[in-house]
Amino acid sequence: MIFNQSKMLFQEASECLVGGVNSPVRAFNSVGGNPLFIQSGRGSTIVDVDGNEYIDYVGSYGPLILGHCHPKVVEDLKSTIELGTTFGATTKNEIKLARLVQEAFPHMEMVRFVNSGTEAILSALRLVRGITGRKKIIKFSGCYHGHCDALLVQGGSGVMTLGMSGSAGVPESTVENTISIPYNDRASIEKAFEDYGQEIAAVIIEPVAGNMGVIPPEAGFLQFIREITTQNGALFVIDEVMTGFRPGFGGAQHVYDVEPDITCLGKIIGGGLPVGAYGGKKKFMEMIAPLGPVYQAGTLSGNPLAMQAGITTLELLKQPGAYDALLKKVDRLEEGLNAISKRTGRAMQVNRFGSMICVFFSETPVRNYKDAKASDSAYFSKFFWGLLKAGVSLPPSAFEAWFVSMAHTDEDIERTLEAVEGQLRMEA
Ligand code: HOZ
Repeated sequence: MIFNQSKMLFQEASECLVGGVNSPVRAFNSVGGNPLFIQSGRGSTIVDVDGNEYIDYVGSYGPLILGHCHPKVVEDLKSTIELGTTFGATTKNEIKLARLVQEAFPHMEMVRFVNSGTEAILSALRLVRGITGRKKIIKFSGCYHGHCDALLVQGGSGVMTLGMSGSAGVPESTVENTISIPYNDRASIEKAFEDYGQEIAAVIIEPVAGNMGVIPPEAGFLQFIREITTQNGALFVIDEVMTGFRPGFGGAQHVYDVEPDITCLGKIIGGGLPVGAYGGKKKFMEMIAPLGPVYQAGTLSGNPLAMQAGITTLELLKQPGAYDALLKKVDRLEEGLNAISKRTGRAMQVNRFGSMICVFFSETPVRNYKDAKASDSAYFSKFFWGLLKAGVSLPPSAFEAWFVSMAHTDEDIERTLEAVEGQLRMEA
């Protein structure tokens, strides 16, 4: 494979775009080498600017559960754009998408659309502080909730990928009210509530962590958070930006049977265009302007194109049996990866939730940020490049999730497994 065009474009991009990218993980810092520049995508496949074709498991980090350029999404966007792109006024598509979200997440009696997962989270944080009049927020190390100041503490995803603990430019006063504790650690939550109980506005969690690789919650962990927040008058915010619509027409909260006070969504609900959303019971959401005192606004919030892409996507996901074939393919991928680990003797932990999955090169199970960081991310870099050169594109970091779409074929899965086994059989 040659990467000349990507290299040339990266050099040019590096003169005008910070780090040559518009989002850090794409810079390939974690795996080394020059990042790919992508020319196009269709179904499960992407083609880079050098004409190299890959089976794509980045899937834009989650939105593309239908795969690239789904014909119906493209068709509906073409007819929608003919009517205009944005009006600064409400359109009926915003109602339509809100209704679809409510069908999947019934506790979201009221919804507010914004333009990214980050915006949904920072709005939800302001809301829970406005509702409770309290300041402290509990988050979990390795969870990444977008780049809002208050939560850039032991964040996952790019923060973890770049080996940072937080971010410069975030005043101490902003994070002094953020308590970051280990994922899956009940004792730490209990301690935090013993120490700060009545000061805690909310606990926020990725119900399945997807930004330190994939790390599911241990049995009863989410229910424990639900109980302790209720007991202490704190709110429970579930960040389903990544997990929303990954396991089925709903989210992790349905799989784990827990109801939060506020849910944050993004990625899939925009069908590949920028959308975020937050919502919950009416009594909470009516605190948001223009009804209540918590301010939040957005020029492009609810824009017709993004709403349409979301509507088309969710309507397709709502079809009976839509997820059956997808989840069977991920079953095969998960089973195949575990079998390869056994066959090759290469220690590999396969963590999976619904249609998101990842591997950690670790002898022991990975159940939190510390375990993830202790995995062999150096070997992951070699693994990443080996698979890329075999035509399989993974996220360029050991601390990201791989995303399987409905467009991935059985053949894609088998080719991926062959590439994995081929790479693992090479010298360590
Ligand atoms: N939050 C995204 C990954 N979980 C960011 C990806 C990027 O930096 O491109």
